[in-house]
Amino acid sequence: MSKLKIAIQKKGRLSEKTLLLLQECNIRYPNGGDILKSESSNFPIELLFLRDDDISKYVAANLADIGIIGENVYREAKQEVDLIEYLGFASCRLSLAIPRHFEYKGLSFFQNKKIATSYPNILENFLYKRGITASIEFISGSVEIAPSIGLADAICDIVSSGSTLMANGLKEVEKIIDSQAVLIANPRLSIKKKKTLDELTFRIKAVLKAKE
Ligand code: PRT
Ligand code: ZN
Repeated sequence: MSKLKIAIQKKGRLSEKTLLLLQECNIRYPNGGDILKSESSNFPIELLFLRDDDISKYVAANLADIGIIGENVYREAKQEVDLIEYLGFASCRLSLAIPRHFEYKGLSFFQNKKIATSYPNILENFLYKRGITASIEFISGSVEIAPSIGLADAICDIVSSGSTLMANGLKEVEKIIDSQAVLIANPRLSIKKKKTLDELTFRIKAVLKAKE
């Protein structure tokens, strides 16, 4: 199989812009409702529609050749995949937030505290480098609710407008990383697939450049 397999998010914050980017690269494909796999009619590529959390695993395991995910997920996953290109959409940041009424004077706030997050690896690394010891509580979603139900003292989660934090009585106090959608690839592609990826990357760069 020499067609390049690209894993993209089936439904969520990345889906629409990912499909739009492929269209802008002049890649045509059938798309509709419950299709989980689709082949382009004018480019040697096959689309796989998956949950974003699974994409880097699929790419690392060679079940897909390339993929589009949030940089936050890429950095958390610790999979052996290459970051090929920053795509400039789905911008957000991963931040630490605490209950609004607490005074915040610096990172020492988090010493011996409990922090809820879906990003334990990024958070652990961030705290370790700054000499902070905290207990990390992994939860897979609705992280913002953790302090108000007594599960944690603080949270580390994705922030975009900040309105979810505000609605849950929290305030952002430290940014850990900025994030945007990224194109990732398996590091050991065949020469033929690498050529297709180079062509795709060339087109993506042109599309992004035209938007500057
Ligand atoms: O179902 P699947 O697992 O595929 O999707 P998902 O629900 O895990 O992910 P999804 O679609 O919510 O997000 C996909 C990617 O979009 C993330 O990995 C980020 O890279 C990026 N992104 C950009 C965001 C946001 N903006 C964002 N605002 N991901 C999540 N959020 C959340 C945030 O955590 C908060 O709870 O949206 C909420 C609202 O944010 P505010 O600050 O605008 O209120
Ligand atoms: Zn997800």
